[in-house]
Amino acid sequence: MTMFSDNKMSFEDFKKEVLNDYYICNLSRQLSILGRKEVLGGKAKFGIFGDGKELVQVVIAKYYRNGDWRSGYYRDQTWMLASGLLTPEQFFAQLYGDTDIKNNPHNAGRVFNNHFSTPNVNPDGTWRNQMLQKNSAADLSPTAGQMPRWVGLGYASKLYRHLPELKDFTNFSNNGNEVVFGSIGDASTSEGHFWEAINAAAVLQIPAAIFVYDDGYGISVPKKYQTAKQSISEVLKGFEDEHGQGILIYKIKNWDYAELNRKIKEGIDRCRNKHIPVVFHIEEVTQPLGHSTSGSHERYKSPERLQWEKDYDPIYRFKLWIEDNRIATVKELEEIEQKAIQEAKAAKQRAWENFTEPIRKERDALIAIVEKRSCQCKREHVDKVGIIANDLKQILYPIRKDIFSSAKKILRHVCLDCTIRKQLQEELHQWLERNYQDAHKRYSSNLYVEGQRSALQVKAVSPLYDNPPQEIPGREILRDNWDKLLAKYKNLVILGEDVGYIGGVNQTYEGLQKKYGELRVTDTGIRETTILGQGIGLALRGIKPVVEIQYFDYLLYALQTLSDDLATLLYRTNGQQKAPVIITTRGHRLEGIWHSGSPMSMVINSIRGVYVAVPRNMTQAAGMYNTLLESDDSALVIEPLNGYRLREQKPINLGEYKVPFGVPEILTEGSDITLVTYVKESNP
Ligand SMILES: Cc1ncc(C[n+]2csc(CCOP(=O)(O)OP(=O)(O)O)c2C)c(N)n1
Ligand SMILES: [Mg+2]
Repeated sequence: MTMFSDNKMSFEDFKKEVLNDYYICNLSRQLSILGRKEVLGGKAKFGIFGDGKELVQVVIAKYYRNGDWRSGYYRDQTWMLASGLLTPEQFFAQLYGDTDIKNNPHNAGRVFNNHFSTPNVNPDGTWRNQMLQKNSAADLSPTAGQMPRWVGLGYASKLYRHLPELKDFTNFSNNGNEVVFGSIGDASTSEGHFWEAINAAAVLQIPAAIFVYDDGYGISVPKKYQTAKQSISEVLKGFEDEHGQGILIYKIKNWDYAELNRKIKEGIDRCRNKHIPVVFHIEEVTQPLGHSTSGSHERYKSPERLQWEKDYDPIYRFKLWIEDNRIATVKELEEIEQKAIQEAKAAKQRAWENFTEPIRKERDALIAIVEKRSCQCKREHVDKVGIIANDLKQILYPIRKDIFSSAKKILRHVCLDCTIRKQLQEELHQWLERNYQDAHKRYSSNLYVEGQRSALQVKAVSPLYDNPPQEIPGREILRDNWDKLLAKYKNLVILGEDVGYIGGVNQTYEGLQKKYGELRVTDTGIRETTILGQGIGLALRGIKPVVEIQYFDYLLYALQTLSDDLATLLYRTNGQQKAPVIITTRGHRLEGIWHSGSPMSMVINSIRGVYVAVPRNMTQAAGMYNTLLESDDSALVIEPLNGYRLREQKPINLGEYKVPFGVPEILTEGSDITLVTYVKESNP
């Protein structure tokens, strides 16, 4: 229930809601102010905040419901607070880079502050019920990087609404009524990802809303260098159409509470019910503390602009609106402001204590080992071990690195003639071992799926053959295997350029669109990064996507999304968010610069977190797909381009046999030399 949707609301309830919004705005602003101070005072390395966007976000939060998704960026702290997804302590835990998932559930210290996410899996890796929570895809730092999967998150609602096969997937959707809410800065709309995503959303007609916070700057660079006509809503006008083809566009002033409520409600209702994409151009946005803690905006904003930002500060304007409409007295509002100040301060202290206490405990444990030694260190007449321990004690707020390096130094300096040398060394080794294990979990875990749903855990199942085996072209093995898989997994969809109507450029999906329908086997535009984004968004929402990049060489268009978003997703949420995507492509024909299909070096290091599978023939390729569909890992599978017409023996257990991951296939055994290779050269 909200004030602008319920005319029968009593004045008391109305007032309560307005004042609660006022409180959240003030609390959020105080967090930003204190956050900046913490960085400038040296307790955190970097901070980026949501000041100036508080009012629009308390309103967005009213229409963001259970089951909905967010795909946003680093300005959204107020929205997260107002939605109950972020506590003030968690805000500071992010700022300090707290790696304890209990204190910092959004990102476990693996990315910058104000990077949010909600879990889509339980601790055992099974899906959570997404309809009982508000969902947020894990933020990433490259600006506009949130756009490709924004398309996929919205596209999932379309599939859930229109595919009868998905009617039972009630943990993910209620008839496709879920909206994906995106957010982006004005300057980031200059990125190609933005335009590609808007076009895709308009073509697909999906319930995807995007808020453009237009503060007129991208760090120091003003709009005249960023956006044609200096207005994103003006240049988007060609997309505007209300007859089932385009997008809706709303322009709203950042400081106008009543207008924000009215227009956001209207736009989101239309988006949700009719599956029309919506752009909310939020104009006249301010950034009172400047872009981030790395600089100060006084360097590039004129005195007039700075004064205007004060006059149009949304919280100040909100206060005037409350007073003008006699909703509350100045005294009541000041009390709320004070309460926000106190709450922010208290949260900061609690978060700092939570962050530093475990580190202090480990420091004390190390010092205790040293102090309880009974020997006197006589060597060189200097108690080096004691000095190192003492120095460590003096550090007011030690970080883990301080303690580790002290422990290692102490170990080196234990005297050769020390009477308890062995025992001391033993205890120090134990301390180090315990802390190394802890550090591994803290900093290095969950790059790939760990546990039962790992691709490495899927048991091999050998292909079986008729006697004598039937020999058919390789592409038919893939086609018949996909047929089995589409029948087996009701939530499997395949999409890409030329995949649908003609069944793929190499006929590996021949006839499948006809059999399973346009939404299961789907043609897309030529837009590799949003094809992948479609996959990521679908996978986050429980659909099994296979996305095709037509040729391996063209994966470069999707490489940013693949490397920054998909490959790091599990890691940057410390295992709390999964999106198992199968990316299929073809390469290794070795003809010319393009269509050579061998840019292997570009993927080997840049997509760690996503397996790279290079089958030597189509039997192997199909077996790899069968394996991947039983796991939660993502993988890139590069089919050998020259193999589609070559004849292979047809397995009779298509859709069932599985090629194990991480296990070399031994083709010929011998004793003199080992030849390790991959792809078609090894096709016997
Ligand atoms: C792809 C990419 N390029 C550059 C940056 C560095 N950077 C971080 S924020 C930012 C400005 C973004 O401006 P805008 O989109 O208007 O958002 P605002 O910060 O103003 O809300 C830049 C250039 C980045 N994070 N990602
Ligand atoms: Mg901006």
